Amino acid sequence: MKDEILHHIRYSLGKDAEHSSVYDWRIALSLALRDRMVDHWYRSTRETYASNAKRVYYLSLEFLMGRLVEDMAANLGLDREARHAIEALGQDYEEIVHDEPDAALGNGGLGRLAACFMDSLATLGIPAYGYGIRYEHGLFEQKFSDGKQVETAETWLTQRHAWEFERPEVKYRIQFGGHVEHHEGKARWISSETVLATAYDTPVIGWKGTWGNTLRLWSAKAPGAFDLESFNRGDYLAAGRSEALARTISRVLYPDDTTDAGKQLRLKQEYFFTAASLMDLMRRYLSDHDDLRALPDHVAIQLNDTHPAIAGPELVRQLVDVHGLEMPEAIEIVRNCLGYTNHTLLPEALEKWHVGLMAYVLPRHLEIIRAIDHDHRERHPGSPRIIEHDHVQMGELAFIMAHKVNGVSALHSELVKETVFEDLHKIHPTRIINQTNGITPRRWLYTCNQPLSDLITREIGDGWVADLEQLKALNEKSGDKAFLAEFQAAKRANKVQLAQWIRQTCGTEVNPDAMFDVQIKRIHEYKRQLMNILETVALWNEIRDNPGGDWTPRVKIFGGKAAPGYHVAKQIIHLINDVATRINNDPVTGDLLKVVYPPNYNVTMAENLIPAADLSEQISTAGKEASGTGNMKFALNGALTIGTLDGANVEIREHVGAENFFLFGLTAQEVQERRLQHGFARAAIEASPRLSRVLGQIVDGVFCPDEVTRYHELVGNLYDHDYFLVTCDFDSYFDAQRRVDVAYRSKTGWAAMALKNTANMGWFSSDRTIQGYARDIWHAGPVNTGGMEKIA
Ligand code: NBG
Repeated sequence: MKDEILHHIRYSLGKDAEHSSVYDWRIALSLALRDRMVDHWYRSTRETYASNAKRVYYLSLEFLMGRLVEDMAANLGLDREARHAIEALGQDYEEIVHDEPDAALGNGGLGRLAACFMDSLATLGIPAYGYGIRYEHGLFEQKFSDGKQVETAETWLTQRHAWEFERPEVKYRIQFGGHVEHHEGKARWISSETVLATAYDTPVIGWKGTWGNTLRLWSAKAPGAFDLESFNRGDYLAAGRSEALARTISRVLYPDDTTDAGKQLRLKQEYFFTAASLMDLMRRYLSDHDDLRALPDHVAIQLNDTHPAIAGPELVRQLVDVHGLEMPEAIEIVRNCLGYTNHTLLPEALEKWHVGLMAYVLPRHLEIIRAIDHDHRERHPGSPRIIEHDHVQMGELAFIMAHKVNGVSALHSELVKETVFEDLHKIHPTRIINQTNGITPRRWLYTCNQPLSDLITREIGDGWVADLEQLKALNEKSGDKAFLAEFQAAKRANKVQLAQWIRQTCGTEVNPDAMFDVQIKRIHEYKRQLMNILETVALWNEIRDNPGGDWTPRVKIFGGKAAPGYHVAKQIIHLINDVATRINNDPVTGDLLKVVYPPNYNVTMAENLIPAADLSEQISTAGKEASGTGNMKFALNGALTIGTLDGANVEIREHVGAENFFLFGLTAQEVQERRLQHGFARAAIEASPRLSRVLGQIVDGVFCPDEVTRYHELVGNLYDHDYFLVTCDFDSYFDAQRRVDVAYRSKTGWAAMALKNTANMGWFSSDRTIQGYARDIWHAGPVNTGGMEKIA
């Protein structure tokens, strides 16, 4: 390994060891690791072709990969070797690992789920491609200026991305605009704009290096030759115009995961990567098959949310316009290839495109969508329309074009049947199924939490990394005092490290023996960071009323970004920071209560925070969080959850045991009913002296003496609207927190509960989730075990 790294320093970077920087060492290490992947990767491709196995294609506008060095090394079984080699070369391994920028090609859960799925597909040996966009700028960087969020562009690609292989020969012409001509029953799309999609491949190697798949990301380029004429005339701007225009498409990830923005460009991005991916998989299919009717036997395409929903009409277009099939037959073939995953019930996130826009950008697709709609309503009179109020409803389109539609937790899948797709579900009662989300244990325990991972391996061997249910064996240890002490010591080691990091990043001293209470996720009203900070203020009040009381010291840790245009979320960030300033400087509460909010939450920060957490905040309004996956990461790493009956919380609680979970709040059903009561929020506030006091303080400017009115709008909205029922759940949340305080005071009692969490979270491995998709949706399986047998 050492020689291989030195080889790359010399021949790939053109440096000598004495003059190499941390960056050089990191790239050289990455290239050395990448070399080790290549043979596994080729072999997997060869075996897939040789066995004629079915391939899975995961289409996703987001892949939130984070850093790759440690993950790649671990999966190759080279983590220790890589560290030793780097240390033998006189370099600091940690520093090198930390030099890598996060590949932040996603907003949150949906993108990180795609990354976990890639890891599991490779670990299970299922032939698969992830298809997405190679954004030049990932999710924006967040800073705080006087407590307010400020966004700047993310720049990961200003450095060399060592993991990818550029494939200049893999390119497709993607068309937009123009019009459609019809001749003798044949359609011809005369487009007005073309960009090239070119491929960049990153190998994804599974645990123990047994199988390798590909993450293929598309970059947009101008199709024509460089405009030398304009350039020679001195018109440099004109010369660069078409290149700049084309590049716009793969330039930025939309920092907005709940509302639709930059409509035309967003629609173009979606079509761009979907069309390129479908052309690519069709080329691969036709390279050794000629019967298009057999496509569903060899190809499974999963739509990660509605972003790639244009895949339905696009594949129909290719089959009909390019390959000459009849429309109804083409629709049927495509449906048998497609699956659609719904990740949210929030109406603002269910994409709808104005027909005018669709006609302008994708005129042929609009015709095909009308044909699909017509075909569906002929077969199912009275069925809901895809085009409603002049908008193409991408959820309906995805549903109608998929043979299976899945929700991401048991509760969410039921709500999908009862709400957004109620009518379609009546027509197709077996189409909606559930696949509860999961997380990869490789990244979310093995690599991110070494103290705990080592302890577990010492106790039960390392089989758990690829078979997470083996953690169940730890249940026997929940009465073993010596083991519990070691389990606690692992947590404490992580907390000491985190405390140090918090000192460096936020300048705040925190006591590692205090309870670390963490809420990390996108900032959104439904996730109710607001309720958390209001409870923090209430606790602060109680401690100040009785400073000599028997309090459980806490550190409240927040992390997360708000969409740049989401005003209320940004106000909540500002409030958290204002409250932190006041509380952290209060000598009365001192070490009993601290609030920290390190900026720029990302995958790497999650890997730091989760292993050190005692308490996981999963406090969304019931019925709103489709699943959550952070909730799983915390529980796996031995944090207890305080949460509502929402998303996958419900199933986590069933697995870890109700006695090891702090439940509070209204149920999804009760939420619906409460909203119908006139003045419910005002009534809840008036009934809660504690909450009234907190809101009064905020309105009086206790946390913003420089601008007393700063939060009047935010608080006013709580009284009058409070759509997410912060006020109604507040008291129940406060009481649950006090139960948490009591439980935390018994060190061994807490450790036993925490261990029960770790021991019973095995089911939430994304390996289990992927096996479910493979069995119920894709009908695909690993090559080396004879396909489906292992899965069934
Ligand atoms: C998110 C949900 C989460 C869920 C992830 C992954 C979107 C649109 N949805 O609850 O909010 O865990 O998807 O399924 O990002």
